[in-house]
Amino acid sequence: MSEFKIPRKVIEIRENIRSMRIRGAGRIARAAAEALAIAAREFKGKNIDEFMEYINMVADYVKSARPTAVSLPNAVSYILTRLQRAMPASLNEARDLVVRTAEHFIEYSREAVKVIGELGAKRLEYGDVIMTHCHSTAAVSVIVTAHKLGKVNKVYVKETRPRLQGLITARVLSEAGLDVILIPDSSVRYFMKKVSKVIVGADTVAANGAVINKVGTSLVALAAKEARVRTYVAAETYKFSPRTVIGELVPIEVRDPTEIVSNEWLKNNPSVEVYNPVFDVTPPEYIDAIITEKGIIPPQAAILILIEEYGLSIKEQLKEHDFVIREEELRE
Ligand code: RI2
Repeated sequence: MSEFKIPRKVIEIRENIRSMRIRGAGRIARAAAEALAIAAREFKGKNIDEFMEYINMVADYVKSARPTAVSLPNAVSYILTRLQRAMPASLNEARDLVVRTAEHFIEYSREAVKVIGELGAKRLEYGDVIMTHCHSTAAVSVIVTAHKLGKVNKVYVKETRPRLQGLITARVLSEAGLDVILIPDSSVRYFMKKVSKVIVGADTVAANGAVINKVGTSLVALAAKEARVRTYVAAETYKFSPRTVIGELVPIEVRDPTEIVSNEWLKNNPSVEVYNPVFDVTPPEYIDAIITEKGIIPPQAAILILIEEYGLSIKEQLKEHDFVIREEELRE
């Protein structure tokens, strides 16, 4: 274990992710990259070996903030992979590399959300009425871009219990000029007949095209399929999980019961178990397409995105390393 302390600002970022003050898979990924850059800048040691040990320790610490969104470990391994392969000769070189790579990731991520908006908006039609769930910046980007093109005016926004992220979406879309109808989660099937497309985000996309997103997403997709309404998922490619290629399951985060009921209620009803899983899995059969910054794909083509990102040797790499090396680096 490194004797170097984790900087206070990094501890704050991890705590903000854990407590969901920083939330949304993309924002979490950018915050993790920023945390590594801060850690690199604030490193107090004198040699590169210590730096490598330290930055790996910080990486593990940041990654442990929340378990489900693969964007978090993917952002961290994006930086660590480049650091490891560059084999920097000096401490300054290593430090600079971490800072530059983190900045590059953050810029890429922001641009990806914009491109997803543009590609997704092309797929929408004039007069489409949308339903969305939770608060996804990628999904919002599609809806707002389509609105600017005059294609979409009305959006049904599910409140998204227990944390009510739907209220953020409702505010953001309303400020962008859309007609927003905020609806209870339980009314999804009631309103589905008024909707022409569903657009949601993703925390993780598995190799088989299953999408892990805020709990309730799979019910929206199910109701949409029944009503013959198309379901689109907006997700940057760093939300695709390389480890699912070797059959690893995506852990589903379970949060505190007090997000659902008060402490007092729990005390008054001691024999009731309260269980609060915050994500669910939507099978690929319920998804019409995934909108990524690299193009719109059917969910069954998720494996192709992973191969494009990490190369055909993805399985071997996963066996040998804690993280995987992206294809572009293998070509260098
Ligand atoms: P963007 C969120 O998780 C939601 O599940 C949302 O759909 C997903 O992240 C993607 O969000 P949480 O952090 O990256 O609210 O598209 O638990 O913003």
